[in-house]
Amino acid sequence: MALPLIRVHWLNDSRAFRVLFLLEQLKLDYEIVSYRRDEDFRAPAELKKVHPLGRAPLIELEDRSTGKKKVLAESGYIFQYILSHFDTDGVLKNNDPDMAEKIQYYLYYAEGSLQPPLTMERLLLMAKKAPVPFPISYLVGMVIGQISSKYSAGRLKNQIDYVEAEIAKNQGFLVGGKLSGADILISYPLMSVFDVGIAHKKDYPNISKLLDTLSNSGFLCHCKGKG
Ligand SMILES: N[C@@H](CCC(=O)N[C@@H](CS)C(=O)NCC(=O)O)C(=O)O
Repeated sequence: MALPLIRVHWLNDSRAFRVLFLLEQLKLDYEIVSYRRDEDFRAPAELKKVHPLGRAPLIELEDRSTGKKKVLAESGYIFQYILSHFDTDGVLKNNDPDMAEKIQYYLYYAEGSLQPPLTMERLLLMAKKAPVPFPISYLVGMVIGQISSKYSAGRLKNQIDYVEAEIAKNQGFLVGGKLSGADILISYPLMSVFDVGIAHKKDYPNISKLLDTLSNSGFLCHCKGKG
């Protein structure tokens, strides 16, 4: 059966780059509809015409014979769908059922556990830089510092250590010593960890090596990724 037409609704400076990388790795044809963030760094309203939440990435699948369209949202779900329907040669899958389950787990973990404290940390950094006069700036800084150490940065070390150890156990990848969809999806939060300064590359050689491996396979991200 013919593959549907795949249309990627892409937003600049966003996590949407991962879907393009996934489709490239699977050598699938696709179209890109690009959107620019507004002056407040939000997605433009047009994206809401594709999906009511209006967040990127969104994927539209169009049946080539009937024209029927299906819209997929949520990066983890988009990955799961594309891998299970279109990775017919198992390029990014693992034949071992336990490993396949582990990949699935990471598709949930990356956006569900690792990403939220990072997004919070980015927002706190923005708040910290807001032009507020002294002594209010001092008080704001104190409150932000407390929230960060209790809820975001403070909670992340455990997670980053965990990911570092998993990659060390799996010969440079998250699962089974080979590139999988999980590595591509987790790349965004892992890059953010270093971008926001929560951790330093020198302390996480395995995470750094994975990011280098992805980068060397043509994976480039130009994203400020504030959410
Ligand atoms: N959990 C969603 C998050 C989607 C999301 O927050 N996308 C951001 C870009 S990285 C966005 O569209 N932000 C613009 C806005 O919210 O206006 C996913 O993984 O797809």
